[in-house]
Amino acid sequence: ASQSYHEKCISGGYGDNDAPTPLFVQPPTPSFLRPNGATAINFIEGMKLEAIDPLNLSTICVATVMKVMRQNYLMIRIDSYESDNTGSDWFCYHATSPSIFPAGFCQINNIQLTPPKGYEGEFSWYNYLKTTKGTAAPPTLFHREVNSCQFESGMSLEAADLMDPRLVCVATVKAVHGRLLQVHFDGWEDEFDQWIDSQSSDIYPVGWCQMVSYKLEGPRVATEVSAASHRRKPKLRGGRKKRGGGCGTFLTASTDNSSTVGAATGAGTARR
Ligand code: MLZ
Repeated sequence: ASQSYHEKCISGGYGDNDAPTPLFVQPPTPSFLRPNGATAINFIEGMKLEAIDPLNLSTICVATVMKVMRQNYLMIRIDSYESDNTGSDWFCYHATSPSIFPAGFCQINNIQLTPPKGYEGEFSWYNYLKTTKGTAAPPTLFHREVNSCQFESGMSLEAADLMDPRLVCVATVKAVHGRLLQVHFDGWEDEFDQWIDSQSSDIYPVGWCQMVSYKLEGPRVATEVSAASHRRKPKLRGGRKKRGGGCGTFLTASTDNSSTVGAATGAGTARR
């Protein structure tokens, strides 16, 4: 009798048409688990951190590790989301993802951190952890090595608008924090900005579109600005309305080559 997909996954076997596991790149081993990597601690459920919101890439938010899965995949929840406690708003980042940061990263880098839902006043990690009796994930767990990131703010580039990824747009590096870039789309409001890793495969040098014969979205010009403002309310940017009802988990090369999985429940849906 043929096995159900679920049974097959559990038994670890694969059928004739399945791509065998060894063909896939294994997720990287976090440095904290490498033999000489000193510490044996890992992410633990409940630990707090800062994370790029995958459904609104212009924001870095207070977040919580909801689950640690095999091979160091983490289910993360953004604390500013309205939770329905079903896990439908969790998303998955690998422990080595460059899109997660230790508590305090934004403050050190002078980045506006999106506080948890309902948080009043200026956000303080110290007070938040005290009132929630929470623990911050130790900074040593994060993969923040910088392989000589030589981007500088003001540099022009071409970048995919990851909320509508068919669009590769004229953009400018607005800020650089270690290996993390803040990319601004020329002519568009700041809410379209994207936090993106400098080693992402979604950013390209000037001239890339021309080289590969792909349409480059030029800077938005003033006349489009007024037309666009009729199209949609800016706050819908990155709206979390689900597309087609699915809570699909997708693998994306958006932040590095191998390590980010996101539950893309309709990223960008609200903005067409
Ligand atoms: N349909 C989209 C286009 C925005 C593209 C922005 N790219 C930087 C909208 O109007 O929301």
